[in-house]
Amino acid sequence: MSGPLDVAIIGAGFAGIGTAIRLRQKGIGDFAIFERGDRVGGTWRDNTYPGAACDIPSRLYSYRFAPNPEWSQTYSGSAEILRYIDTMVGEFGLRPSIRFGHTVTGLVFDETTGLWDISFTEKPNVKARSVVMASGPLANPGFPAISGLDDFGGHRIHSARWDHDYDFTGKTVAVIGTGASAVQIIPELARKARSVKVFQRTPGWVLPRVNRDTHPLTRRMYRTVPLTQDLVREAWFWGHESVALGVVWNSPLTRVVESVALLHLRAQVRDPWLRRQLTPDFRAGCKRLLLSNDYYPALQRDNCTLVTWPIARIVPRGIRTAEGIEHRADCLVFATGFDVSKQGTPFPITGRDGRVLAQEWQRGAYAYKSVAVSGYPNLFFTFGPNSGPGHNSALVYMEAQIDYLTDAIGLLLDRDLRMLEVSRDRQDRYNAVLQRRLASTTWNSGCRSWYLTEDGFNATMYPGFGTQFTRQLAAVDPSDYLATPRAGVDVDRRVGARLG
Ligand code: N01
Repeated sequence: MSGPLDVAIIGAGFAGIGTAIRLRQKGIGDFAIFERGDRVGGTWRDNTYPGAACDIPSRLYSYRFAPNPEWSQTYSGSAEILRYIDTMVGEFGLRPSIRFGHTVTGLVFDETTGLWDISFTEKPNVKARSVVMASGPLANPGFPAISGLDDFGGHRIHSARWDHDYDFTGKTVAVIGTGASAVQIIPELARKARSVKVFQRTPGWVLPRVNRDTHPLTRRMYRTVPLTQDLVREAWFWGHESVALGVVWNSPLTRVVESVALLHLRAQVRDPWLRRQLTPDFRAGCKRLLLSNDYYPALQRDNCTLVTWPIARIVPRGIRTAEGIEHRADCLVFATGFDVSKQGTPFPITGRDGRVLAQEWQRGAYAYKSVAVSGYPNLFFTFGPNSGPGHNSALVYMEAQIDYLTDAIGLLLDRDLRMLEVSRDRQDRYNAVLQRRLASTTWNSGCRSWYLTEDGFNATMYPGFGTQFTRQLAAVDPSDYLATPRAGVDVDRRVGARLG
């Protein structure tokens, strides 16, 4: 039997692949990535619905340590993003380190050995000195709590598990949801299907999206003078960063964002009644901003109808709305988001002294700087609690988390520690400040979104600028952690050495 791994990474999406690359660049080679699927890519492998694309510019929605001069347009589609992830796997030689078909069922920490025991469905357990959670918050499709869900006799598709064999030609389709996925799907469906009914519960703020093909000469320039690409990335970063003032907090700039969206609505929708139905009644930024030039035009096609009556139930032949009308459909498309575990964990995680993380997170997840949790030594999170940006690229935030946690793992291994555990006191103080700051953000201003728990606790977003988030993760502060040496190893209890 082989010995424990230095690092086990759970998930081969953007976060898992990025972690593996940085570990290798920092000289840590004994790791494996455990992936439940048979391909890398995570959410970009799973979200292949027609029109799937990123609404953050590709130059910013990619890693600084793996720049891609070949992006074909400003906002690339899901297939191109997936190719980028595949290319990273090839270029950094990660394929042999990925164990596909490994569905994790639990993690248990053994304090005496300082090892995590990882169990899988129908695979032998694996032990590791450290674990990186990279399974992503948007991994599992979320179906709404609407009665009669199983009564429907037609075809059902969720945006995150698209059925490419289903032919929409000549079909009557009902789309539930009008979020980021829906506004990308609806224009595509409206082009194909006989009729599309869009069931809207809450209209979102929609901003114009200026997408351009990247000229071959520009790509050549990025290839030959990489600095130009870095500068463009910086420009995108600061452009997004400045929008934080209007998106994260309610400020005069919020009115500007709302005005731009209302002008976009006015320019694209002539009918005042339809405009009224599409006008949001919450602060811009409270839910994710939507970017689309073809959503409003699609809704006004002859074959498209917006339904704003609440859904009463799903019936065998379609959807019945609250006023009693039955809307028949051949296919129901659920663009209803994800089952995000804001109060739990994707599988049981048992830490020091038998504590169970899902129980501690019952009222909402929390961590230290989104990355580490007291009581769970040698365990690190990507996209952990309160690491979401509302205005900038998630990959910029992810990169900072990865750099931080790979440094912490370097520390654990270099100093041959049994346990590296964040101090409860530091974690509590961090979260007290964080929750106080969250109270004045737009996310907590009264709308319903996947950022909040049912009780309104925000376990998802970071209340600040991207620069603040990345700066706080720029270095592991040894005084934040308790270090326990392995038995018989002479290590200073105080972790003060420079990181390896
Ligand atoms: O999901 P959502 P999504 N009856 O949760 C509606 C990322 N993403 O898949 O607003 C009727 O935003 C719900 O209505 P309401 C991004 O982080 C990124 O669109 O709750 N409707 C809403 O309209 C995003 O935030 C990209 O009233 C019901 C919709 O379903 C996240 O994924 C692209 C309902 C769910 O919207 C999720 O986006 C796409 C019910 N019972 C997605 N229940 C990029 O470009 C729910 N809804 C990077």
